Amino acid sequence: MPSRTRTHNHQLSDPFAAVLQPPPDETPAALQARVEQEQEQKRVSDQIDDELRKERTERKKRSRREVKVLLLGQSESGKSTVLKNFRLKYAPMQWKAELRSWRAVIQLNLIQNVLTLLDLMQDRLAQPDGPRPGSSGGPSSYSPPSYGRTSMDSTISEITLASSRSTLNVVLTQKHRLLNMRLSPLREVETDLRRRLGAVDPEFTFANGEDGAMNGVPGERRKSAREFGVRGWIGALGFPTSGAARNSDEPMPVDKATEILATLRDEIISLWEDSEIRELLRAKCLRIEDRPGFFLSDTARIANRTYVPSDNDVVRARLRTLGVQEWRITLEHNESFGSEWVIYDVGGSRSMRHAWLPYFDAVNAIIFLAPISCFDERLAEDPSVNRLEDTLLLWKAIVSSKVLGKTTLIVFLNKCDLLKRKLQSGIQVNKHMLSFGTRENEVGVVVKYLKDKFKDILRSDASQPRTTYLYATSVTDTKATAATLNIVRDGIIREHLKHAEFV
Ligand SMILES: Nc1nc2c(ncn2[C@@H]2O[C@H](COP(=O)(O)OP(=O)(O)OP(=O)(O)O)[C@@H](O)[C@H]2O)c(=O)[nH]1
Ligand SMILES: [Mg+2]
Repeated sequence: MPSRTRTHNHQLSDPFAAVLQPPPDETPAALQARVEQEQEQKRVSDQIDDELRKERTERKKRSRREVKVLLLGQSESGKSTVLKNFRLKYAPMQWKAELRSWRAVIQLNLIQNVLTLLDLMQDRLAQPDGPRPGSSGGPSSYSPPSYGRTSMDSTISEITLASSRSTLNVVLTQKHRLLNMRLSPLREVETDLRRRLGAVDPEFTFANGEDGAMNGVPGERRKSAREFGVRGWIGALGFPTSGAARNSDEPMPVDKATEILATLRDEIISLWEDSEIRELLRAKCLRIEDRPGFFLSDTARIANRTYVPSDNDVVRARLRTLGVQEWRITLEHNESFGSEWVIYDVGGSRSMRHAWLPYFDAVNAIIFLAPISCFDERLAEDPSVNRLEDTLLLWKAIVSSKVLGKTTLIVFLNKCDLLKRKLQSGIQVNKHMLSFGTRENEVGVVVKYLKDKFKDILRSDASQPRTTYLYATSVTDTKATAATLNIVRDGIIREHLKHAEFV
């Protein structure tokens, strides 16, 4: 017990201590009460310290228990789509709560589909004499440049670009001019929606006056320039923060974009179903229905005042990832181990790949997305590079990385549905990959051929002997992807358990 004199001296030397000192005339009963109170305060304080210590230990343990996965692959390979599938399957309540936040993105995707058609139509209408059946020349006479054989993969041949047909039998009439005029307000709606979402243009731009084309198709360039991303989906899209679902029965507010789209629904359908427009697309070899974020076939449903996005709409929506987005997911089917996941979804275009590196030593597994339908396409950010070749180069870099020596590697040979459609349309793989030779131009054969190619690179370039898991996927098919994800999840957890210290 402190003596009065000592306390008093202390009080003199330290003004702050005066506040804490007992009154000089403290009675024995008051003294006892004060001591008891101080003891109680100390007990509470110790208890808090103890809880904080426990929480720190728990956090450390939890962090060791967390399964960390990095999604890698070039832009448009399907990384974010895998993330969406994962959330749809394992965190369905949170997913449902966020569905409505995607309406603006899907509306923007649809409007951009329409604007691609309008651009094409305007190009055609602007031709001085208009096309005559059987005539040649005009934009259809575009002749593709040739690109040198690649240094890394000699099996990929010179890229034969999809050239436009030499004859264009498209006759646009007054009806098309009218449609063009009626649909023109969508340009302003596009600007508004982009502003509302805080959309950022892709980093790759095209030189002024350049009339170069994506995949050999002039219209494609403008389409790609319409790509957009937003910084941080959660904030930009306005995901509900609490995780509590908004009342899904409540109608969504009819904003300006929704109203204009609903008003123009019939015109959009008429444009998409127009035989001359279809012919124009065919002539330009523009397979808009295979492009990301294609929603024209769903116009009747989406261009509607009561439209609410479905699971499948959100999975198919296109929104570029900028930088690295960290997603913490608690599996909603309460599982004791492997219920906490951290998934890093990265931007895949070349200028964003430097941001991948810091995550390499922090993750348990990498899911590498290889879009195998892209064997005849070029990178948007560098049209001299074949997309499949870029993917193989990335795979080579990943397997030869020493930092990733202990990381579980999983490959999704993705976009098999698009590959199938491409092959059925008559596109020959061996025109783009010489080493494919005389094999049958059939999806199963191509998948097997590419699986072997990935395994060959693993054998020849891995920093140490290791296995990898390869799956043929079409990740827009949520049912099939759910089954694949179950296998992948169990595999990752098994590997994780082997390395976890506490097991
Ligand atoms: N048909 C089809 N479309 C797919 C498939 N996988 C992804 N897509 C679509 O392709 C587009 C691009 O997919 P994303 O998941 O956004 O690609 P990403 O790899 O995240 O691209 P970045 O964010 O630019 O790096 C989306 O519109 C998807 O719906 C697939 O297997 N089949
Ligand atoms: Mg993405």
